[in-house]
Amino acid sequence: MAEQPASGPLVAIVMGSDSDLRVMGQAAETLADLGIPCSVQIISAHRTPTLAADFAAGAAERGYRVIIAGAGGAAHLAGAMAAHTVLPVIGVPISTGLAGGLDSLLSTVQMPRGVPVATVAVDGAANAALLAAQILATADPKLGRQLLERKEAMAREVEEKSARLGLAADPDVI
Ligand code: RP5
Repeated sequence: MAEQPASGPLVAIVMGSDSDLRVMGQAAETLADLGIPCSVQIISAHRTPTLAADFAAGAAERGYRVIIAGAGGAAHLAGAMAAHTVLPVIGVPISTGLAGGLDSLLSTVQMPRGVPVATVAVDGAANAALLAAQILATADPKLGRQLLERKEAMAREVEEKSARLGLAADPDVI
């Protein structure tokens, strides 16, 4: 895999349509919170198939380490990316009017053996960003510590909510 340019984006966020931005914007925001540079682009597996293939095929060479792909309906974008790269591809199924996005979920998750896509929940763009960060953190101890601190803060929030409701912690566990 190519060496990473010093300051280029590490994560590519691609989405099938501008209508996906309401969800995929959350991935960009989460990565920005973590200080991880990313790019955001509209690329469609169906409307711009050549661009989709070319982008995925050249992504590693351009320094990307993870691709996050969001699409809805016949949601083939993540799979189309994965077909052309060995970078980890995280798929975000976008909700639709059909059973809340079950069409998108199945289109994204049901990849054939040999071409994996790590699929998050419907509209799970924030988790896609966190998963991308965790992948990057395997080679970045500082980022790993940052993610651990977020997890600890999340646990404290739960404890505080519990305390506010006057719920006792299980003495056998604590
Ligand atoms: C998919 O079709 C896109 O990812 C989007 O979720 C859905 C609808 O696209 P638009 O008709 O809103 O452009 O390709």
